[in-house]
Amino acid sequence: MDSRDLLQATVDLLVQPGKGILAADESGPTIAKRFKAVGVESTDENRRAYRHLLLATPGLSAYISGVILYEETLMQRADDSSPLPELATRQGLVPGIKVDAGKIPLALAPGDEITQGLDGLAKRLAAYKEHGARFAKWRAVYNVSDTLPSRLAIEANADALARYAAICQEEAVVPIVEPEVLMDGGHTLERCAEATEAVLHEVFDALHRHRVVLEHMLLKPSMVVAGKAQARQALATEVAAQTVRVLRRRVPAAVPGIFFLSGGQTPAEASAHLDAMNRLGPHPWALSFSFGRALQDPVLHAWQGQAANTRSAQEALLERARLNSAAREGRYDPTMEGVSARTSARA
Ligand code: 5MM
Repeated sequence: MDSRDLLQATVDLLVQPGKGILAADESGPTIAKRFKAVGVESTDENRRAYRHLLLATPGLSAYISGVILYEETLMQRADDSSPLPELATRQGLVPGIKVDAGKIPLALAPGDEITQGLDGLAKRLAAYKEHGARFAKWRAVYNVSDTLPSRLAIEANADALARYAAICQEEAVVPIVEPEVLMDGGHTLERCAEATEAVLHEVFDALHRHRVVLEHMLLKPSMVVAGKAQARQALATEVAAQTVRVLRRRVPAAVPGIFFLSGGQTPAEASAHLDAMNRLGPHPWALSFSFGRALQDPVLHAWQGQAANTRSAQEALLERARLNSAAREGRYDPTMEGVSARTSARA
């Protein structure tokens, strides 16, 4: 298969009706924080056991097409000693890999951040491919205030995202481009819309300059929501209307899929927002999910580091995946919610 056919085949596998992507790519410090919240120590074995539990969930591929892994997981082994990415593939889940090296403060731009990890990326991708990865993910993060993100941060992060995406495509790996406008702070829904629109405008300009083929990439944006500390939280219909308006203005129809991050919303909020957006369709792109916390929080609460809880943890994952699959088609209803939505608070 030539490189273009391989990219297209991967996109086709990821963008399937009724399916989304599981983000299980938490770095060391992040997974330690998630484990700590449920009283689990972040040891190599606990991380392996937990990621094994996720990937081995029976029937998950009915609702999930791909899973984003952290480098450590790509190298770890299942209980039967086969590599974990192989387990994912056997389960009908396309393995992907987070390739950014995290964020640092952007020099001379107080309050802004920049994501690093471009050096040696082509070489790393070649190695990740050997371990089964077919798509990649890079996250840029934007803080919001009256003055943030600055022009400088918007331009610098767009350029890094586009360079990453171009390198991925040259290696026949599908890039997921993830610009996350953070929910931290007291900003309004309108301010989030304004910041998100400016960010996406610059990201697609940079992708064009760097010759990225839009048909062979996926976008993973944040939804347009008010800051967590904002007193007035919008209705799902308002979030959907604002998010879809910004996307229609700034995301070309050639992009096959938009897979949202959840960003600290509760599992039920994230599902309701995705559902409301799909009810506004048809859209030129598939509108789906690539949630981390909004899929995994109920799983972690059910698991608590105990092998005896594996089955109930997997049931919790399957339930959230099923609800988000319904939301991806505009067929979700809050009355479908069971216990999982009530056990997780806003992150
Ligand atoms: C924004 O985070 C991504 C989506 O997860 P949520 O739905 O919870 O927002 C997620 O893929 C994130 O990039 C990973 O958890 C890795 O984060 P770190 O900060 O550890 O690189």
